[in-house]
Amino acid sequence: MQSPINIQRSKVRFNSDLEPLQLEGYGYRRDAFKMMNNGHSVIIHLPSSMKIIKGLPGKFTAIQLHLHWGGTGKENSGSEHTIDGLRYLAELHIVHYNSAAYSSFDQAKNKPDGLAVLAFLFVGNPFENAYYSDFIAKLAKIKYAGYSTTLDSLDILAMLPENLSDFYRYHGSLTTPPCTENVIWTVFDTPIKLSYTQIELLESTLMDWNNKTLRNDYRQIQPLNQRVVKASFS
Ligand code: BO1
Ligand code: ZN
Repeated sequence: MQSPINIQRSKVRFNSDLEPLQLEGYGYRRDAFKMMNNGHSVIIHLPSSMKIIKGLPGKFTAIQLHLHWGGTGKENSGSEHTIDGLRYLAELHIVHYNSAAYSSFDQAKNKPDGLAVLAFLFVGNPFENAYYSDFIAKLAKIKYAGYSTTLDSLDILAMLPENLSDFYRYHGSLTTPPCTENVIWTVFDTPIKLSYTQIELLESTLMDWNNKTLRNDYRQIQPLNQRVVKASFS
């Protein structure tokens, strides 16, 4: 039950029970959001007021978001999940814990029903995505592993694709150690568009703990085994 996986469209099972997620508090907020280079990714700590209140079993509270990306400067590198064998330029993960059952991420992280991650794939585009401008600009402030800065505002909803109704659902794991197999994954079908310039900045700005450019921070595709991926759309 490991992640990420390749999603083969011809093998997913349409399930009309998969309702659109109801996201509460993901819209525009003015606040100090901590943004950090942890040596593996860029991570933004999220306020506990961001919750998935419908569409998953229980209620899930956001804790952080982070990205995975490539670095070869070309297409087909960077995302963790692939669709029909196609690797996207990058992938956004919004990490949540089951706050209906557990009082904190730490309480939930080892429980079988503990975690849920929303995953979004990125494609390149000639035009700048203005909703990522502040975020991309701040990367220069956290060039070195362990550095952090703050974002003065965040509009997660605006950073997501417009179509949030079409998604894939399966049970898997964290994609980095401890790779716990307790994650309900929701992988959205509609990608987010970033300009090639923005992608390039994401791929080239941060350094890891060895002061090497932080890139290709994605895990290899894991076997699906007995699992069947569900789709909210056909
Ligand atoms: S991912 O979304 O599957 N790539 C993923 C992988 C690892 C974590 C989170 C998401 N790790 C955990 C750490 C905890 C930390 C938590 C929240 O992230 O194991 O120590 O508190 O940031
Ligand atoms: Zn991740």
